[in-house]
Amino acid sequence: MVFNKVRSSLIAVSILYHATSAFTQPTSASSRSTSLHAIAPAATVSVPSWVDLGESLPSDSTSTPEQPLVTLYRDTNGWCPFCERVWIALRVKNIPYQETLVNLQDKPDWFLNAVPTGLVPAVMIHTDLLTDTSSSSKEGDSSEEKEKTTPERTLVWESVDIMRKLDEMFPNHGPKLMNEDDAAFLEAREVCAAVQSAGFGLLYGGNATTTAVETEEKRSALEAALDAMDAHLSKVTNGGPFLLGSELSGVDIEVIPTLERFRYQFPLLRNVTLSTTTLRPNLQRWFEAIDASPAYASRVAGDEYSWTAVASTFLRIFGSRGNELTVEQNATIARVEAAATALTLDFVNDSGGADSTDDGYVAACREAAEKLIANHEAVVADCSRADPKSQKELGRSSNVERADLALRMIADSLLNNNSDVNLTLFRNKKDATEAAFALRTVAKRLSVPRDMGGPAAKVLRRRLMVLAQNMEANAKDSTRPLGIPRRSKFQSKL
Ligand SMILES: N[C@@H](CCC(=O)N[C@@H](CS)C(=O)NCC(=O)O)C(=O)O
Repeated sequence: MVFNKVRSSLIAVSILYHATSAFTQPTSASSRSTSLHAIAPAATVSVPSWVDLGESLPSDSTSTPEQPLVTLYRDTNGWCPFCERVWIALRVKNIPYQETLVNLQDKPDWFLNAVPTGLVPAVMIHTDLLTDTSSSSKEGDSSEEKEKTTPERTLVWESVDIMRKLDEMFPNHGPKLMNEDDAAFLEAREVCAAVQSAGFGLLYGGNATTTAVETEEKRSALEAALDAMDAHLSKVTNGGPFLLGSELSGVDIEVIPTLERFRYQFPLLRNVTLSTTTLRPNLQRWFEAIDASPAYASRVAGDEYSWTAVASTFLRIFGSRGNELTVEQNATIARVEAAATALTLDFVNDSGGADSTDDGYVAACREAAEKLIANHEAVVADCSRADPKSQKELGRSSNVERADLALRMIADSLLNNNSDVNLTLFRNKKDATEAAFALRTVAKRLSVPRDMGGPAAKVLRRRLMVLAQNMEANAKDSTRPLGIPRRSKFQSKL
């Protein structure tokens, strides 16, 4: 099992203050529900505190975490495509690793002193712990080789050099990824480079003087490069589905981070669809194959909602370059935000194809609970702050206490795989509305893979949305005539 010690903070962008710690356990419903409107059984409702929730996290008794052999230095946001390559490579090769996140807006001195380029990714290979190395690295610092070596540690930077070094130093860990002496590898790399270069040309190659004809030429260049990639994939030995055959290789890993963004963002930003089952079917099959690769899909893969939401955030931040957004930019932002909102409507239905008893689902619940509990202060503050720093359009709840309570209920339900949540603490319509608002904001703020893996995010988003829906449906409506049951027949299971 990969020892994956993530020091990230959930939804960590611009969290400047924390939720009050003065939140106290709510009074039990039985002691305060004397109203004629109270119709649910007067059960004692007790929601565990964050401390209790933290203490009840199951310890992994079945396996002891493996000693990390590599430290991966990657960006705090989880948006760096070069880091993503190394992240996937470590997982495909099943090398035990830990992560240290580097804030690229304020790089720490230790990182700048260690890595000459000051760029992520970099890795520290704990040479002294290796038993299977055949490495002949010499002690010293060679900027040409992009590494610094001592008898105990080897520090390497530059994503492709890192992937080569992992092959060299971990010959018995998983497949060799960088078969660069193979002509097929180099040919595939060229095909992918053409797609990337045409894609970036269309995305960033324009300026105020670019004509419609020039833009059209760039779009055609991308379409042609995608066609070439599809044709290339149709000729792969043994029918693919990957670029070199039936196994994920280094050349697939090199291009995954770019293509996963392109596939979600290009249809919205530039009206280019990369593939469907009928349009470039071999490329479509490649996407499906990488989506089915556990090393990628369980943690590193970004999901459609996140890449869509990130696209609008990026447009807002970088689109204007300090000037007012143009009419066209505003229209693009509106289109992207509408697409992101449409995707949120699916959160409630999307269980990720998992069944509540399967191991993957249980692991996803646990990952989501761990992240929520570990980062609850930032999460509660973020969904209830008066001055949001990003995704302002989502709005925030004004009731921090109800937000905190509702999120504890979610964490509790994830930990105990318990789909029945007692809603009696949210009978008051105003409380229910505010708490539901907070839950929906958390669901929409969740970013994959920055905050957690895709499967965990699916489970968490679904629970947040369902609880929000149930709270609102169940809340006391002061305009309702007495005697009409409030317990909604629409209440769904979390
Ligand atoms: N060629 C490098 C590129 C790495 C790179 O550009 N990393 C970016 C993050 S995506 C970075 O560290 N930027 C920080 C900066 O420019 O100061 C590689 O393949 O590793």
